[in-house]
Amino acid sequence: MATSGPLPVLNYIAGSWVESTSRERVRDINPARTSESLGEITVSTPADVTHAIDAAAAAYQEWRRTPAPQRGDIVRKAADLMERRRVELARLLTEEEGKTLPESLAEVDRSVANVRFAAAQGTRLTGETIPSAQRGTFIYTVRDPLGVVACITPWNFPIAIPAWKLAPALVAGNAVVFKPATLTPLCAAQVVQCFIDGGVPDGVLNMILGPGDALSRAIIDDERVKAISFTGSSAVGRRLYAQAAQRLCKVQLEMGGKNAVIVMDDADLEKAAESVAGGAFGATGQRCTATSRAIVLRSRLVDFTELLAAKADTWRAGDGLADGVRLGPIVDDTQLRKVRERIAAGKKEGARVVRDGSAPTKPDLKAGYFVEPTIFADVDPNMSVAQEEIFGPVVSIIPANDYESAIAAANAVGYGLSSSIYTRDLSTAFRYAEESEAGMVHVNIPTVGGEAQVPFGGVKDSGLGDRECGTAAFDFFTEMRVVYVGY
Ligand code: UN1
Repeated sequence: MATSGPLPVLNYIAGSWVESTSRERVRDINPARTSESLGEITVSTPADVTHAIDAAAAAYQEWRRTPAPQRGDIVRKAADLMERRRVELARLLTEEEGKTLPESLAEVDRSVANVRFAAAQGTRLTGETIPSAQRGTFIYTVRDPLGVVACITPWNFPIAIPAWKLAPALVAGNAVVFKPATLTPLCAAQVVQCFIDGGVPDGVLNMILGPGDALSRAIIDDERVKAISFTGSSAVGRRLYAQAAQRLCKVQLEMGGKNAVIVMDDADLEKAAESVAGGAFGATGQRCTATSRAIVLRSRLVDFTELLAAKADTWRAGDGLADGVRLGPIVDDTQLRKVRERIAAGKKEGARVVRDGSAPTKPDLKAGYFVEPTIFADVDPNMSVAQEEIFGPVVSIIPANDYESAIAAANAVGYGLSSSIYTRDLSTAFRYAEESEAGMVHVNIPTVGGEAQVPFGGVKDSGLGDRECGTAAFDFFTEMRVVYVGY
C-alpha cells in the first residue's frame, strides 16, 4: 500500500500496531490459490479486547468534545484516501476474500460513498425544538455520542461493511473497538489505515483480530461498551443479542437472508433472468442480499429456466484477478463444505437439478475453493434449499400459480431482508410493495446492493434495531437528550 504503516497483520490499539498477548499467528489465505499465504495474522485474547476498550475509553472524552464538523472533516479525509488507494484496496480485497476485481472496485467505490455521506453528517447532527405546554419554557433535543462502541463485521464485504459502520460511529463522536472477521484482516487493517491517515486521533479507533466467539464475549461482557453493531449470521446475532441484553447494551443486528424474486406473467423476462443471475451468482452468492429463490408464474416457467441456465453458463469461475472471470471462489473450506452440503440436501429432497456446480472439473479450479453456478427447479417452498441461507452461487426456482401463491411462498421463510418482483402492472407492484415481508423491497430491480444515503436492513430473522447507512446509522450511534429550559 502507499502508506508507510507497519504490516497490517497486527492489532491497532491506542495509536500503535501491536502484537496480541497470545503471540500466536494464523495464516491468511487466498481462496483462489489456497497454497498462497497473504500474511500472518495475530490471534487476540480477551486481555487484548480489554486493552482496546481501555484505549477507547481514555480517548473518548476528547473526541466527543471535538466539534462534530471537525470529526466529519477527518472522516472525509479517510474517504479521499480510500478513493486514492482504490485499485490497491480492490486488488487486496480480491486476493483475500475472492470476489472478482470489478466487484472489488465496486465495493471500494461504495465504501467511499458511505464514508463521504457519514462525514457530511458531521455538519448535520441536528436536533429539534419542541413547543412546551408551559409558559416560559424552551425545549430542544441534542444527539449525544454513546461512548465506547463496538463494530463486529463479516468477511464478505470486508471493506464496505467496516466503512459504513466505523464512519458514522466516529462522526457521531464515539470511540470505537473494531473486531473484523478473522478471514479478512488485511482488508480491515487497510480500512483502519485510511482512518488513521485521515487524522483520527490515537485511541479513538482500535482494532482487534482473532476468534469471533471469545472476543465478542469479552466485548459483550465489558460494561464500558455502550453499543454493538454486528453483521453476520442470524445464529450468532441472536446469541449476541441475548447476552448483551443482560446489561442493556444497545445492539444493531444485520443478519442473513433468503431473498426471493417473483417473476410475474407480464415480466420482462430478459431483465428478470439477468437480475436473478446477477443476484444469485454475483459475489459468488456470498451476500446477505443474494437472490436465492426465483418464484416464477407457470406460464413463464420453461422460458425463464432456459434463459437463466443460459446466463449461468456465462459466469465463468476462476481467480478474481483474471480477465473474463465473473465468479470468484468461496471464501474458505468451511464455507465450501457448507455450500456443498446444502446442494446435496437439495438433490436428496428431490429438487430437479438444472445445473450442478458443486464439483467443478476444470483443472484450474482445483487450486481454490470453487463452486460453479447451481440451479434447482421444481422446488417446493418447504425444501431446505428454499428455506436456508446457502451463501453460495445457488438458486432455486419455485413454480407459482398466481400472485397470491407467489407472495405467500416469498414470505414463507424465517428471513426478511430483501425481495423483488418483475412485473409491468402497477397495481401488482404496489400490492407487492405492501405485502412483501422484507426490509428492502424492489420492483424490476435486483435484490442486491444499496446506496450510501439509503437505510439498509431487514426484518424477521434478518435484522434488529436501527438501520445501517443513510441518516438512520446515526440513530443507532447516538443517544437523544432532551433539554427543558425555564426562562
Ligand atoms: C449488498 O448487497 O451489496 O453482509 C450488500 C451482507 C450485507 C451487505 C450486502 N450486510 O452481505
